Amino acid sequence: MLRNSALPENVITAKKQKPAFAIRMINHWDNMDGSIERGYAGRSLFFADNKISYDAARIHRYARLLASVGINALTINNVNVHHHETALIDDNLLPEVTHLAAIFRQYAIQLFLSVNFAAPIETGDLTTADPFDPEVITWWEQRAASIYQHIPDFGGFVVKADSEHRPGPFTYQRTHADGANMLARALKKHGGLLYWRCFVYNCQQKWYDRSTDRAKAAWDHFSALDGQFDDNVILQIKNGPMDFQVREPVSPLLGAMPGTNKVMELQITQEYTGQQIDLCWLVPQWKAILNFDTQPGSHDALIRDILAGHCQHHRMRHSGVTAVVNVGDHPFWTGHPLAQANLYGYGRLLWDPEVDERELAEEWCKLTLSTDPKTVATVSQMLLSSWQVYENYTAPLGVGWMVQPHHHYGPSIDGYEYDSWGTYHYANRFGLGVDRTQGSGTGYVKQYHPLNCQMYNNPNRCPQELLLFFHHLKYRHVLPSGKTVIQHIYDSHFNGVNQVQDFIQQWDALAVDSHIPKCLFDEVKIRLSKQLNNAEAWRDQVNTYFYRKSGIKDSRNRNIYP
Ligand code: GCW
Repeated sequence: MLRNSALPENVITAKKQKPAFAIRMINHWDNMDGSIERGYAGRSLFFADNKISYDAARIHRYARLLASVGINALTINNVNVHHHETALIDDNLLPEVTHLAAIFRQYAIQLFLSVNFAAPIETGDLTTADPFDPEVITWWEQRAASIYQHIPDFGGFVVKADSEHRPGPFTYQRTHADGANMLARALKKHGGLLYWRCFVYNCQQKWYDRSTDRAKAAWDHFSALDGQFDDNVILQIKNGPMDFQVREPVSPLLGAMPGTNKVMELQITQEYTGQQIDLCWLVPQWKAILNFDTQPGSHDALIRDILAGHCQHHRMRHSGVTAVVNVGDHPFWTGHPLAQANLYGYGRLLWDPEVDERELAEEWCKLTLSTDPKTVATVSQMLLSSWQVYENYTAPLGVGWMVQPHHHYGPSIDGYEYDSWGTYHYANRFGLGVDRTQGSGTGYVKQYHPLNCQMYNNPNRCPQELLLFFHHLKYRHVLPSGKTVIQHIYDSHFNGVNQVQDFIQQWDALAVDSHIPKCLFDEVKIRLSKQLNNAEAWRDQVNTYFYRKSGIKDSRNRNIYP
């Protein structure tokens, strides 16, 4: 064997590496009509006209792209499994699914399907989907056997049950463990896994009902079931207790249920973070989540320790991370060309969560855009600041949800305030925010380790960026930064818009000598100008709204429409 010193300088020596997380998955929310739920990059790569339909060469390129950053599993269809998709596990469609699985296999990526809990009724001829019904059990066993005949290394199922009107075991007075275990047992002898999502909450709540707090729902539904799931069931838990907001605390459920397999679900597609029109590089958000300490003082209970299987307290056979992907058939894969850095960064972080975010941003720029030092410095700095910038001009201090209903792009301060989804900011003429404290509030804080609970419960110790997630505060409350809440709202919104203007200038300054292809340059430029419109709309509506509510003027007398 050659010693390193004997190698010519231009040979890169192989380095032995081991990925941090065993499960490194992505979830497509693709529908068979070709649309993508929360997709911002064109149509599905896999489906069109309610058929499986794809460009095999492009799927090869896609699989190679995913494998290059270590992704090892994917689902191809939406967790909302509608009529046509329910039939993906039927014998007539399985041969086509098999072809897709065969492509991904060449890149060591295992294929999974999202399934409909009510499939025995909807595509079978049963009258029930009760997980205790012998006919239902046999139905799923036969489906599993048939799938594995076609695809011997099939990964398994992902299930969204009893969530946002999807069917599930509650219809039959069964628990989530009953429902998940029944499906898991059908897969077990073939080596399959069953991912069961914990995004379960009451989406028909009354806006004036202060006793129901959506943030508490996942814990309330699942924590007591620890130890009751079979060993090939994996609970799929969103990173936060609400829904992929620009800022949320880490879901307390990820630090709980020590006897249950768990994956964390992130959102690469930018549903609430600018929809790939606005630049928002999410790696800094994901790093903060992975570094959250669920048990201060124990030294092995960061989220990344738990999901990597290093925490002594958690006994899991399977763990890792999954995420809703941001890719479609758009020529740049992700719509916004710089949004590719989110998919790239996701894969790299799953391989090595300790990787420095600046190095990661620079690495992506060099590999994808240009090695020109000015371009690398400019673009990586834009990426690195973009999450904070997006947060600055949207919903303040962790309160979330001031988005346009349904499509979730752009401001609508009261858009969800009187709705049934459990998504409120409770602004009045004195203050805003959700009191989730122990005592006066909903008590959500109690779901955390006592030391984290004490931190969040105390407005003087709660991290500033989450203050309105945990507390209802007066507009004149003074923040750790020394500003009042209202002044923070005004300042951050004015800053956010200025920062987007800076992005535009920085990007324009690259035009001459960056070697960035013109079509890519122009695409980013167009999106940055749309981002500026969006940021201005947020600034003006948020500032006016809170000026009208509070009657308190901006201390710097900038333009706020009365
Ligand atoms: O809040 C929601 C999204 C839905 C999505 C759901 C989920 C797939 O707006 O589009 O449905 O989260 O995660 O199941």
